[in-house]
Amino acid sequence: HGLTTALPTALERGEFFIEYQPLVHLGDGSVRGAEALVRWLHPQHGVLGPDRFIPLAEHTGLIVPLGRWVLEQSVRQAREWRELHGGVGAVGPLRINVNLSPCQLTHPGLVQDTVDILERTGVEPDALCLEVTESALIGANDDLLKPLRRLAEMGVDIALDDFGTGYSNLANLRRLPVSVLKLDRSFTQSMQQFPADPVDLKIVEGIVSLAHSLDLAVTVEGVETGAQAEQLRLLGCDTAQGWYYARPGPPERLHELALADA
Ligand code: G
Ligand code: G
Ligand code: MN
Ligand code: NA
Repeated sequence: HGLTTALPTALERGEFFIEYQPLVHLGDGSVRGAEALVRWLHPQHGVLGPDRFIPLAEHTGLIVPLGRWVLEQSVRQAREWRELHGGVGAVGPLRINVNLSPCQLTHPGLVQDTVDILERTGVEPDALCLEVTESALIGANDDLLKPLRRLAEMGVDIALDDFGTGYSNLANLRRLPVSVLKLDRSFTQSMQQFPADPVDLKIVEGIVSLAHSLDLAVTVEGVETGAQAEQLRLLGCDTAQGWYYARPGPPERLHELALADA
């Protein structure tokens, strides 16, 4: 497969880049941070999204160095925003969310790599949130959870990504070192009508109430309209992400958006 064999050289040649999508506080509309989303500028095929190459990178093991690169770049970017935003606004420094593949979770270097990157960049651990999919943690044993626990103890936030699609046991949440639930886009889509279907409203209300009772923050993904944002805000969701606010874009764009509402 052509893309697979081109992957390692793509990392060496600097063909990957990162776009940032803002995370917005639903209560006051302020930009609180961003999710880092990797892309590949392929010399022949143009820009490829993660769906085209992350599975290949996982299969070949390149995901470990690629993931480390994404983490370092993103944390460096967060530090740059911090510096640019010194003294601006009341909401504190912008935070950064980075996706972790299941292969990175089982890689023994994860905790040390993360510590090294935070130290090198001088970014405090609570500015970083690592996103792990719900499906990666289903049935997770203690060996898998140990590195996440250590990161959480250091102050790094762990988010459960695509929550609600993985059929995980809700009681299982108590065992996981997570502090954020990222509600899957499908819940947001069910808020398209105003008012939304009463059963859908009840389901989201129940998830939010459970999350808050466990001290977890709730982030909603895929918000495309003001009506969705308003209903999710009324349901008590904390933070939102989606095209309604901004598409994933270059780091300067995030900076502008954050300044605009400061
Ligand atoms: O918006 P986009 O099409 O870029 O994201 C598609 C999927 O790719 C998302 O589910 C996201 O979690 C995943 N993804 C984006 N960037 C990364 C990354 O750096 N590492 C991993 N493992 N997944 C990523
Ligand atoms: O990690 P995760 O799979 O959740 O990454 C977010 C994915 O969702 C990315 O592919 C991103 O481009 C996409 N996305 C972000 N905002 C929206 C949105 O408002 N609507 C839709 N349909 N997709 C979105
Ligand atoms: Mn994500
Ligand atoms: Na997601």
